[in-house]
Amino acid sequence: MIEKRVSRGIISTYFDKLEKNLDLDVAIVGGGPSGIVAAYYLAKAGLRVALFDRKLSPGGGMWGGAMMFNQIVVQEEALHIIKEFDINYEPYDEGLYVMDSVESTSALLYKAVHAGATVFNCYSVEDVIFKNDVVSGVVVNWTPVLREGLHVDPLNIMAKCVIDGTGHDSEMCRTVARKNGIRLATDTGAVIGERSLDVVAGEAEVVNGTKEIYPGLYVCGMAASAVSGTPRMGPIFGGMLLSGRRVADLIIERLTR
Ligand code: 48F
Repeated sequence: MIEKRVSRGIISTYFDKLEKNLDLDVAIVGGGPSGIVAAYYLAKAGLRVALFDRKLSPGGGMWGGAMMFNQIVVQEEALHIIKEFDINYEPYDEGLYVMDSVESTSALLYKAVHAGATVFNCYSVEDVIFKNDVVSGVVVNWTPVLREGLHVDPLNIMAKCVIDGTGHDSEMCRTVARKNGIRLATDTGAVIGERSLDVVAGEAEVVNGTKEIYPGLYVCGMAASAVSGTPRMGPIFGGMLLSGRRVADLIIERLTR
């Protein structure tokens, strides 16, 4: 019966996919632009990488451009990443390029999956695995379970490195600090919280702040700004792309050294 074969095709391949991702090199929490770019470069380097996003459609804040005007801006320094993802772009003003936000977001996702990253959508990461004072994986549950407040236990996924790419809330960093009484690699040892908008400082600082924030836990994108207390930058996306690239480079250097 075709009806049964359709169901079996989905169920058996899905659980095969899940099982293959129970022990990762890198677990990425959050599928915004920085997390997806990281997934692409990590997978391209041959690492086992999965990205978990709580939404049905990963892509974070990139789909909507600014105020739902679905265009984004990227500066010269990050244009090589736009080219790497085969995204169409137009020069707009000195050193600035514009592109369609829907094409850009879909291209990032498409290329990351084609490079070998696995994307799990509708997964919320609610905690990390914390063994011997090292972040060693993620604890995941269905987003609808958490939204409904159902009392259902999560599943555990081991990872040599975890990336917090959760955006403005920097959820993983907050959770690790709150639950385990540890100090993060910030000026205060805690999540400082992002500052008001400044494009030049924000774009530079998000890349500088992309780092291992606690053993086993890396931070990229707006989560890096929020943790280190640097300014937001609005709908210019070069810093997000460069931050994703940087966190991938740091982990590739560590795991393939
Ligand atoms: O915020 P977001 O787009 O991440 P980003 O890579 O990019 C920021 C820009 O979009 C924009 C900006 C640029 O100038 O300021 O805001 O830092 O995407 C974060 C993603 O993480 C998911 C969330 O659904 C979103 O897609 N997310 C957040 N918390 C969790 C999560 C969680 N606990 N588990 C799974 N996914």
